[in-house]
Amino acid sequence: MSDMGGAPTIERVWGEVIHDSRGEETVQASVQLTGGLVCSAAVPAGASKGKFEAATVDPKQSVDYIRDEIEAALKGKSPASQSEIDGIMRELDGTPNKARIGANTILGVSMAVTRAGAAANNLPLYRYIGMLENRTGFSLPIPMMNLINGGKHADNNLEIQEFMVIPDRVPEYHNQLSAGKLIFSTLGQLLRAVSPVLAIGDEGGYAPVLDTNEMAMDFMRQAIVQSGYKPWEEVSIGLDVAASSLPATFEITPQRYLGLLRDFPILSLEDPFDEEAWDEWAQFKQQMEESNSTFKKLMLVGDDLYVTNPERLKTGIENKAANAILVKLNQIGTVSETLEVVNIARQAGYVIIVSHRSGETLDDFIADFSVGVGAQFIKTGCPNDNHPERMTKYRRLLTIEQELLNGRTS
Ligand code: 2PG
Ligand code: MG
Repeated sequence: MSDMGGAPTIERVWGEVIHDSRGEETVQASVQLTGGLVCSAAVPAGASKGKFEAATVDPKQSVDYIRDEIEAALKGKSPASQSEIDGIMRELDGTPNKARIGANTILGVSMAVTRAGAAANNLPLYRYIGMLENRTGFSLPIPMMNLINGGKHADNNLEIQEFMVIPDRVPEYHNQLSAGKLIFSTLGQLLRAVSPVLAIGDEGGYAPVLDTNEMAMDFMRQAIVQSGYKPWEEVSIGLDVAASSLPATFEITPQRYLGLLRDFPILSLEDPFDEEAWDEWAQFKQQMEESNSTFKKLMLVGDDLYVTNPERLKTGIENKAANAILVKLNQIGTVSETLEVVNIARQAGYVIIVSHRSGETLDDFIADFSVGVGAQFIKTGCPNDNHPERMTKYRRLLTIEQELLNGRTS
């Protein structure tokens, strides 16, 4: 891209309103560089949002802010100046939680700029993100695939929001994805035998009506076995309790969770307590670690607890509240701040899980992001081919895996 005229700079920035997988309006931002290259990015939206997430604005307003304020502020800047550009947009916004211009507005532009920076450097996006992090070696994250949907993501009676399979001991990403797809279809047969009409939830997983949450885990374990995998030894279960979105009738006690960890092959437990219950988190983490006699490290994951916010993460590290973090770009609103959170988490020895939102678009940015930052896991819904907003991320990872196997370096 660089030529006699110098390195490319940002020439135009604009936004459009598109629709996410729930049919809600969201913003897609585009950046055009001198020389004509256009890079775009689309912003997802959550349903079970953390109270402390950065604020969003109506996507129609996003389009106006990008046209009226952001374009002029970024014109002439190098797309490679990611943190400078993110800083300019934060200053323009002027609030602590991006309430004026909106985290959705800012993030759309921030991600489009990252793509433009990668293109200007002639690098695949994951390598460019790795470069921003001084990373040279790359590996694939393990997918955490959400096969049964409940809570705010489905109309059924299950209170727990996500029941995931994690093929953490199946070697290589493409085999892990195949395992998830096979277990998903086996699970469908098992569930149809008890529930002839089988609904699908927001993230593409089944949304059955079952007597208890435990029954959902039992069905998952059966599906793992019938698909030819060993529960726990090869494929584990992950739960997102999304406690801050639970009905008051759901019993939240450490004993209940310890019982679930004992009775089911659960590797990962996300948001088991309220986003403000720091003490309960810390006490449970200790109990969980003391009760763990297995060869694997159980993950206690902060999502609504941390909302990808550096300050909240630092508080949690001090309080020993968790040992893993869910990383969602739109909870904080810029690529730079998300990278900062990943670095703080890594230094504290946290497991890093890059995540989608329940309202998604066809944008596959998080696939590259997960590889670029060296995340151990990615959570991006069900590997259901009827849900392209989920599959586009899983498929992008297949492409990256091939590139890495073929030893491509640029
Ligand atoms: C979660 C997410 C994604 P939402 O709670 O982890 O699965 O849900 O996007 O609705 O917050
Ligand atoms: Mg969550």
